[in-house]
Amino acid sequence: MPIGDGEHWVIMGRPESGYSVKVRSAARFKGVPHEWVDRSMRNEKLFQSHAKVQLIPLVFRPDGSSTQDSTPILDELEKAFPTPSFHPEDPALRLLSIVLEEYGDEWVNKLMFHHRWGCAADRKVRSTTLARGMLEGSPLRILSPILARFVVRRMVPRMAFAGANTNNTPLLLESWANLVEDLEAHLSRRPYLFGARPAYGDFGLFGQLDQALLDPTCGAHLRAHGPSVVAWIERMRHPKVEGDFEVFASLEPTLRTIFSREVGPRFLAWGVANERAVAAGAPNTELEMDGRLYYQRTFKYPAVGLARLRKAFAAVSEEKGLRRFLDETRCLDSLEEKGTSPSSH
Ligand SMILES: N[C@@H](CCC(=O)N[C@@H](CS)C(=O)NCC(=O)O)C(=O)O
Repeated sequence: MPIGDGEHWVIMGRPESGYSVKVRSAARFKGVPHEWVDRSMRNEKLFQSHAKVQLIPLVFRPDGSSTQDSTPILDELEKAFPTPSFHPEDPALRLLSIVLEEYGDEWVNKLMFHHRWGCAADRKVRSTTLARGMLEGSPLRILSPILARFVVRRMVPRMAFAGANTNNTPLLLESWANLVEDLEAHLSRRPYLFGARPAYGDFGLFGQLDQALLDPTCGAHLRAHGPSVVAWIERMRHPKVEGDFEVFASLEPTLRTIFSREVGPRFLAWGVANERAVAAGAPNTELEMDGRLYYQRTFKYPAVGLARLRKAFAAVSEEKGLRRFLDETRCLDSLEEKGTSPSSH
């Protein structure tokens, strides 16, 4: 593989990782010279010698240095390959797209994760393909059923970090159904979230929804209730410029539902509560979400993302139409609140 050849980027990921396929789609969109490498036991040494955290994707730059974390990776690709840009020129749309990217990474991930590791059929399929993939080409591959059990043992406790617990189940299921319904209404009228070309927000949502489509439970739901969403997921695997971004006025009616039902009262509300809990050193985060209790383990990392969103909003907070939209969709207070976020994780 061409690590450090001065020309290629290398994405070490897995097809079962939403953050990995998100970065791959972004690289394809920008025409980045790159190669994809499936993470497996065969490259475990390389992975361990570069990875700072045990997460994929691990991305190698052409000079051989490496980086992790899909959001800053997308920002770096935008700098290195400015056209086609991920961002609409309209500052309001650009901000909404940045918020949707984070919503995908941090909230839709919970919805996917809840089904993937919480439902027996999904857990079985996913742990099996992960274990087989990790051992592919290895003499140890006959041990894949054992590794599959280890995968389950690693991932199920991680559900606590994702907020996938019994108390939250009704909220997460409702959130999933809302999202599919709202996206279906929005995407039945256009090929991408902001018009005829993909934006930053498409990539964040795509990563998680692509995974949901692979899994039995969410996949069946998407095929039954979200044919336009399924078509968009498939389009996002090789996204391209098919025309222009739309204007705010034409996008607004169906974007509004996504923001007012999901982004404001769920994702941002949890983000603010989590941030307060981080600042207070509280191990658990609790909040009232649409009249019900939501709780999960406090998690430092999303507070960094929320601080990033506030900074992006601060730069455009005078835009009147945007302010009104965010206010009416229950997002404004969270984006304006004085941050107590840590600057790094
Ligand atoms: N915030 C990171 C998250 C990356 C992440 O969670 N990767 C998952 C796969 S999608 C992983 O490597 N999980 C391995 C594990 O939890 O052991 C990003 O955006 O890249």
